[in-house]
Parts: sequence; C-alpha cells; structure tokens
Amino acid sequence: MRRIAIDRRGFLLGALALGGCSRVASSRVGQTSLQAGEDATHFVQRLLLRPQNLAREYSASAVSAIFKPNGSTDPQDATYKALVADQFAAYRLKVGGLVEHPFEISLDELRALPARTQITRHDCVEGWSCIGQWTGVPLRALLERAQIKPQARYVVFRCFDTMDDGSLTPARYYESVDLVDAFHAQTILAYAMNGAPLPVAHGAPLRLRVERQLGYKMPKYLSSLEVVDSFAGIDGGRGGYWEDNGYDWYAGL
Ligand SMILES: Nc1nc2c(c(=O)[nH]1)N[C@H]1C(S)=C(S)[C@@H](COP(=O)(O)O)O[C@H]1N2
Ligand SMILES: [Mo]
Repeated sequence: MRRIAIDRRGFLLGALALGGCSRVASSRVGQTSLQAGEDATHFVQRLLLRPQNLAREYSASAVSAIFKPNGSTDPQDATYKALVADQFAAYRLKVGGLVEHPFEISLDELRALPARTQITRHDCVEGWSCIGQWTGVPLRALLERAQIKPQARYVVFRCFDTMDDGSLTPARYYESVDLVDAFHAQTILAYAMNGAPLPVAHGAPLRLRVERQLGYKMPKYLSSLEVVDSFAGIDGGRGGYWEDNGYDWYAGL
C-alpha cells in the first residue's frame, strides 16, 4: 500500500506544470464506490499506513508562485460579510458537541497558542496541485482543551459559506475527519498562509489543513467544530458537503 501511494504521488508530481500550480490527471471526479468497498479500502489504508506517518513537507523554494483558490472564494453570507467588515475582531470559533468543556476562542487567542508551520502540497480532486506554507494551531490542542467524551468518533467542521452554483441544492459547506486525522501532528487550523494572514479567497480567518487527504476535506471559513459519534441527522448524513453529493468520505492521497 505504501509503495502504491508513493507511486501515485510520484506520478502526480510528474504531470505538466501550469501557471503556479501543476495540472494532474485524476480519476476521482464523480467516483462513487459501493459502500462496502469504500469501507474496506479505508480499513486497509488505516491498517497499513501508520497513523502518525507525515505527509511530505517541502522547502520554501518549492512554494507555488500562485496558489489557485477554489470552491467558495468570496462568501456572500451576511454573517461572514459582517465578520470581514470588522477584520474578524468579533470572530469566535465554537468548539462543542461530545466534549466535557465546550468553549469559544478568538483569533488573537488562537494566535497566542503554540503554532505549527508546514509547507505541503494541496491536491484537488479536479486535478491540480499547489504547494503552500500554512501556519496554525494543531487541532489536537483544542480537542485536548475541550476534552472529548469516550463516545467521540469524528470532528465535524461547520463553515460560513453556502454552496450555490445553480447545479446542486444550495447548502452550507461542512466537512469531517475521524480522530486519527484529528489528532495527527500535521492537522492544523490555519490562520496564516505563506507568512501572511489567511486571505478571504483561501478561507479567512481559519481553515483546516489535513495533509494526507484531498483538498475538499479541508474546509475554509470555519465557524465551529462539533465532536460527534455519527453523521446521522447532519445534512445529507455522509459527513461533508461533497460527500453528500457522491464523493468518498475518506479521500486519502
Ligand atoms: N468552506 C469551504 N471549504 C472548502 C471549499 C469550499 O468551497 N468551501 N472548497 C474545497 C476544495 S474542493 C478545495 S480544492 C480547497 C481549495 O482551497 P484553496 O481555495 O485554498 O485553494 O478548499 C476546500 N474547502
Ligand atoms: Mo478541490
């Protein structure tokens, strides 16, 4: 499994460059597997790839000159626009669900916590990649502060933006990861990109980085985190906006 993953990444890396990013082949668009097959793949990946394996990190010289913004890039939701207008001074990330101590935290408080910076490659399901530098708070730190309850299995991320391109039912973007990814060393809530505050196009004021999965697993414009034991009753019930529209829940690279 490990060798297959490296080969695939090697192949992705070999694709032709386009602007600041790489254009890559992808067979994942619109891909849906039988649920049983999906579960088995996830199980095998988890078994053979040690949970703490790190995604590759790059040197500063590898950072893409242009990082393609994708999906929502300028949310028009009233709550979000009000936050942008006062430069996120009133922003509070809410942390709740199956935790002992729900809390809210401001951007200044987040910036005061121990941070991690990493330069990684972002692979979109649409077939492009960009390398960027991300700085933020390990998700683990917030979960430890909240103290997850024993029945906790996933972290659900709520966003401010509504997806409304006319083709699908308008819905708020959301995503989720399991606890293996939630506690992974490279899983951070990023407030800076390439050394500057996270731009609106890339998810200001806070977005998730979960480096061993595809781009759609990294929600931008985070409003809250909810620790849950199942996705039942949350929107389409499949753990994410794109999952509710047919994408795999586990989008490992
Ligand atoms: N809230 C929100 N998060 C999102 C999206 C979105 O539309 N809304 N798009 C996803 C997809 S498909 C990708 S590839 C990345 C794009 O991140 P970028 O704009 O920083 O390139 O964000 C992901 N997170
Ligand atoms: Mo994407």
